[in-house]
Amino acid sequence: MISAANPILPGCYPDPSICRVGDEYYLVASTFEYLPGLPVLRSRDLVRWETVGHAIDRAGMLDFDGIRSSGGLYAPTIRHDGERFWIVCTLVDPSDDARGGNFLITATDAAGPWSDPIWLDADGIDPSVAFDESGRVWMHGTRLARNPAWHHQTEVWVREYSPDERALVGPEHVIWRGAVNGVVWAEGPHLYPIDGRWYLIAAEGGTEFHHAVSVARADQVTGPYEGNRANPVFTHRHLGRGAGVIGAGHADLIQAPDGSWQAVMLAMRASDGHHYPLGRETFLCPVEWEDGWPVFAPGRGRLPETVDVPWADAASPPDAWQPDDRRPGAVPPDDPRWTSLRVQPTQIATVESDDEGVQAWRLPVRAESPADAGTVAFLGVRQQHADLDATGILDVSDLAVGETAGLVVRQSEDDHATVRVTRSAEGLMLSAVHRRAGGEHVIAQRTLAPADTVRLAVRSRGYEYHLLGEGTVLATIDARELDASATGGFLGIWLGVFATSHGSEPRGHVRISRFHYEPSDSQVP
Ligand code: 6LW
Repeated sequence: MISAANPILPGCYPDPSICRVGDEYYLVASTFEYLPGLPVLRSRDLVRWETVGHAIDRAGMLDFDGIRSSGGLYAPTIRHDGERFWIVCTLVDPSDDARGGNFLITATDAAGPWSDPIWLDADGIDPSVAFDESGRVWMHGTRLARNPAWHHQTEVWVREYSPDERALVGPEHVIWRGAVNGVVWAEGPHLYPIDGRWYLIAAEGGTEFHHAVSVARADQVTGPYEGNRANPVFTHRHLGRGAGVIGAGHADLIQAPDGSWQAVMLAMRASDGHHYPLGRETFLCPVEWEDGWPVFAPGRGRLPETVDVPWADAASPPDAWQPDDRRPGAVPPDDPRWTSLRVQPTQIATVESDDEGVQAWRLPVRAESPADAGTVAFLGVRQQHADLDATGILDVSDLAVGETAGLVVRQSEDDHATVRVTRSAEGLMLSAVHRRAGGEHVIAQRTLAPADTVRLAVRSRGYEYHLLGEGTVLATIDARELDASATGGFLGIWLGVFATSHGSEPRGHVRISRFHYEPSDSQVP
């Protein structure tokens, strides 16, 4: 038997959804404005995951143009109908309700290709899908309540979906508004047919400190649903700020081939009880059934720090499987961790080989900067460890005068920190800049001797980001000013490379000769 660390997916993997096909599990999570979107991960033991593809991996599948941070792809659900995988998800543009909405994509292979989206005539977010024994398909999701008495509250709806008509059909049923009186944000619903009944798992309380899991059951998929008297059946909110892990909720259930049950859900590691730069991460939680109800973390009532995996030996992954977060060192261009903003990485960058045959990204400069919600010259990876060194060796010999390239610690357009070089007629200017709530603060600046290559680094230690240029710490940024509890939004930190001409006609490019992501020993904030 092995014991594995919880979270099972560290870093920004919120709103996890899981399904099983034979002895393989598949998981998806939200990715907001980052592309490729919706990573599809596979595991045989629920704790060692490999990214096999991304569901939104082609230019033009969805329109992300201008979508600001924390808009984009929310809370997907993955299911398998016996023949095909289904993902239902929402594209959200908070500034334009007319764009996006709920959609369905399907694939025979989870690695792709995924179909183009079929748009669903349903507003709101957090769609999910369930198949009944007769093969009927039941879509469900969350939206703002139509009843004015429930102003600012949400309700869970269910409606049949016709695969032939590629549309929702029949009447809509509102089945749930949350378990607790005065509840906010009943959301993230998932319906399951289990032992002749229908079970609803839903989040409530909002995806922060008061997040919780409630459960209800009914004889028919359309209800009426009876809430469990123990609701919310799982939460960390009563543990207080000292719990270390906060905000547990948004669960999805899965049954193993041996009949045992687990749930995946999101939660945040916040050592000070408030701040979580790594974002909302995916945790595993044991589930047992008692008296016809699921009990989460039985006998314990909180997410375990390590999960025992008695079934791991029998389910050893093939040798080639290498969990993304345990793959330290160089991040080559074909690594599935690379993401860009609002466009696919290959739409803004190309891969080149150097003289020794080592592949590297060539990133043309763009007029936009990381402060813009447009197409930014950005390539980055999730921060998955509190303590790590991210190092970029950047060939800046083709930067034009006035152009800037560097590393960014990114929360959003308005909140990020950069360590960067700007080419001037005299040489290179090295600077550290903190953009905070939309205001830009130059923290340190010095000239560098002319050079073709610069070495820039972000050293994260607990709640501090040290920004280094050529091995020297230029500035230290407090991570508590960059995390979502300080800035708003739904995201964890991304670390990456950017290049901008500050609005002028771009001329140059930067070559990411090396990008290293090295976790250091302590990995828990
Ligand atoms: C997700 C929803 C939520 O769709 O956050 O506040 C959204 N709740 O369940 C983004 O993760």
